Amino acid sequence: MNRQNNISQFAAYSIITILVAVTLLACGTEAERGTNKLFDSGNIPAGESFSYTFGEEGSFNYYCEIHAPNMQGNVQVTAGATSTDPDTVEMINDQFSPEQITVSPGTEIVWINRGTESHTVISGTPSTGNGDIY
Ligand SMILES: [Cu+2]
Repeated sequence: MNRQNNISQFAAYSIITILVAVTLLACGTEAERGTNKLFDSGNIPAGESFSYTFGEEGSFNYYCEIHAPNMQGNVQVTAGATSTDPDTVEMINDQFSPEQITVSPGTEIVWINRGTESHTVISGTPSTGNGDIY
């Protein structure tokens, strides 16, 4: 009986230890990659979408990690700008369409993959990005 409990406890501790190790590993990996990015969609397969709400005014460049430097876009966030919420940017033919969009603060942008290949939406430019540059 006691032995059984010990084994159960050991198993529980082992699982916790593994979870902590995995968490630390994940944090370490992110730190190494320097993910100070405003947004990073990860892989967006065909037909899928990603959204981000721009709260502050400013000029925000972004790019597709897979198709940079050709596939880049920009969001201008300006108080008083006329925009719909959410607003839409399509990803098609390895381009963002439109490549430049102006919206007011608080607008959610939805990137929709209308193409056949996967894309990503990452804040910044390929030169400031931390991923591999293609
Ligand atoms: Cu792409």
